Amino acid sequence: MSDRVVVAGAVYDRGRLLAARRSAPPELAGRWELPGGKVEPGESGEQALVRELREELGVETEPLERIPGEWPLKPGYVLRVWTARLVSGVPAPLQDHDELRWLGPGEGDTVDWLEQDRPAVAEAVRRLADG
Ligand code: 523
Repeated sequence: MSDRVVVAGAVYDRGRLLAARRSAPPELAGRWELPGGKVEPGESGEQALVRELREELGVETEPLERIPGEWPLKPGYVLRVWTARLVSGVPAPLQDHDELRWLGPGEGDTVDWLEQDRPAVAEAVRRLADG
C-alpha cells in the first residue's frame, strides 16, 4: 500500500514566511510546522492544501511550486510541501494551532520546528531570501 500524503504550505506574504504552532496531539503540541493536513480521496495535493489552509487559518491561498522531496512522518504517512501565496484574509489559528508567526528573512530558525518539517523550511527560507 502506498503512503498517505500529508501536504503543507510554505505560505509567503510580503517577504515573510508563515509558521504555525500546533496545539495537538500532545506529542506535537508546542512545536512549529508549515500548516496543512491530509489529502482526502479524490483531491490533488494542491487542492488539499488550499482546503486545509482555508479550514485551519481562514485564508485563501494559491499554491506556487512544490518543494522537491518527500519526508517520512509517522508510519504510513509522508509529507509534501508547496510554496504558496496568501491571496486574501488574515491567518488566524482556527483549528490545530494556538499561535501563528510571520518570519522575516533571517528569522527562519527562531521557532522550534518539527524535525520532519526542517528540510522543507530550510528550502522555503532560501527561496524567501532569493525572492
Ligand atoms: N504533520 C507534520 N508536519 C506538517 C503537517 C501539516 C503535518 O509532521 N507540516 C504531521 C502531523 C500529523 C500528520 O502529519 O502526524 C497529519 O497532520 P494533521 O493532523 O495536521 O492533518 P489533518 O489536519 O488532516 O488531521 P485530521 O484532523 O486528523 O484529519
